Amino acid sequence: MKFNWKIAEKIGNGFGVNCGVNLNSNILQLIANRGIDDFEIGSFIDPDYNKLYDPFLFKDMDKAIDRVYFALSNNQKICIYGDYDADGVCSSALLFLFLKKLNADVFCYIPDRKSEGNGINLNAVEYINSCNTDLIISVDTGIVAFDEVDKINSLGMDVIITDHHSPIPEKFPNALSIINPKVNDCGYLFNDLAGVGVAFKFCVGLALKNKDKDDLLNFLKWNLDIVAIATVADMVSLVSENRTIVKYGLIVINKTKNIGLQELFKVCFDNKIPDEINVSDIGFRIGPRINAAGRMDKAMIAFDLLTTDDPIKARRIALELDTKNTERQNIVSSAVKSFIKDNSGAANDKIIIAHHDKWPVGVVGLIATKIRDHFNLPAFAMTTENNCIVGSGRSLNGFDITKAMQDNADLFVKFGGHELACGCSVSFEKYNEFVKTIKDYAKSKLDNVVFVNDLNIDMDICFNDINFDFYNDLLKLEPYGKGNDEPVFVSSNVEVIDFSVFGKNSEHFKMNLKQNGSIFSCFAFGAAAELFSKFKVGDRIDIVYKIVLNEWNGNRELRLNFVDYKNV
Ligand SMILES: [Mn+2]
Repeated sequence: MKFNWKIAEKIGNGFGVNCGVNLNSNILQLIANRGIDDFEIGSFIDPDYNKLYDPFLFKDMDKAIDRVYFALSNNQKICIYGDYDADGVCSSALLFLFLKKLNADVFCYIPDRKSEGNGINLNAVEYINSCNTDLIISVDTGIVAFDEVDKINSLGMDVIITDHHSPIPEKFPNALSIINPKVNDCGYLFNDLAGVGVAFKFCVGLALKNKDKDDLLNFLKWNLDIVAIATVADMVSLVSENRTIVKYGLIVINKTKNIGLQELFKVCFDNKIPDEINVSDIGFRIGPRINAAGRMDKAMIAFDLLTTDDPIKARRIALELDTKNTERQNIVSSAVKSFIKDNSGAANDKIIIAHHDKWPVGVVGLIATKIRDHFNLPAFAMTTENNCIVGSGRSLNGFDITKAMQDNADLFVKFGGHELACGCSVSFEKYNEFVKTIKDYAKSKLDNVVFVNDLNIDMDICFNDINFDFYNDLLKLEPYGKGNDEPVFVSSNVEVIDFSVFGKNSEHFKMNLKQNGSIFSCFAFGAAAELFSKFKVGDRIDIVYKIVLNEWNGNRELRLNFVDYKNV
């Protein structure tokens, strides 16, 4: 893939001078690159759990909490209505564990992705009513459930919506309370909480109004592992409150008391749990296994894992999720492989539309992502479900895939999404027209466009600047994640001293690079085939990399992880 290098603009001399923290100018540059203002530097470097915003800023919080305590003192039955992705499952588990702690009569309902789809649905409402439920509390969903909330009301139940999805402008379900930071006048100060962040705020509100406040707040602190996992898995930005939640959540994760998570971590790391589980472990190992439940089967399996206190049951579910995750990976990779093999001409179009009757609806988004990345073109992956063709689209900067659907709205039974990702369903009758129209549309919009990916580089530094002091300063920027990417550096005109391949199948590439007398090893894992033939000893290159620490037998060494290069 070709990258378009974009080096961040240099900060002025005044930046950060009065921030109250002593930081070198390179670190200040990195902070500025992340969009942090002068006055936020202190809280960015040192997030304070005790300074999270007051849950009662949500204007509907009081009413919601009074309603829950009314239910508790009158032995009313409460149903938590969740969603099947990792955020929804974790939100459900958090609220469930907390309400159990308050001795509530509570159960959880998470719809089935395949037969019910997401959101509150009318059949589920009937079922929940038949369980003699008095109060429904939604988590990570509900903000567009207009008819369903009316139905709940008509059956004599109350409903509290907690959600973080965007409302339809100025149109809200007729719920008792709506707690959602994306609602314009909700009163809250940070709008990018995950569903679990909103559920967490709700629990903190409940705790603050309880006579056992300290005990309950402590209980919630110990459940920050669940909150952090869902916050990372839901890909919200790791800034402001999310940064604080994840920073403290990681501390809890690394000494979790949650039996289900203990067993899940064992399978995630093949019984070799690292000293420090980090954000990318959540993103690549933990999150996908929780998501696998809802993608491949029932999300309630993952909910059971997070809420059980039986180690044997936890072990069984963790293994099951691990198997489902492997199945999911196999299905996605073989789907993508066979599509690429059978559609060599697909790259002649400006958008890829892939369809297979047997692809599970829970994985089409993942398939679309991989097809997009392979062809470097926007892509839809479609499957057949409930007498309709349904699927997901994934796009690249420069092509608004949801606008493409809006401009051809009559083709669709249903659609929604944003610029880079969407979901849709199309009737059998309209499917061929959909394929032709969307391909023509893309052709007209993208005639002379070649998608080039921007590579954002933080700054040009000299090898002489890379030392343990600098590395220790870099650690202050962790945890990395969306909105706070791991720093990427470029060093100019470095000399290739030597290079080699290593690994079981000689799949990895290593080179030693020198600049002004300083030498660093640069590693490109899995890239030997691509890189080995590109270099000669003595070449001069500009190298783009991340700085990593390597430790073995008590030795510590700073290394470079390869990102990209150019010949000088
Ligand atoms: Mn969510």
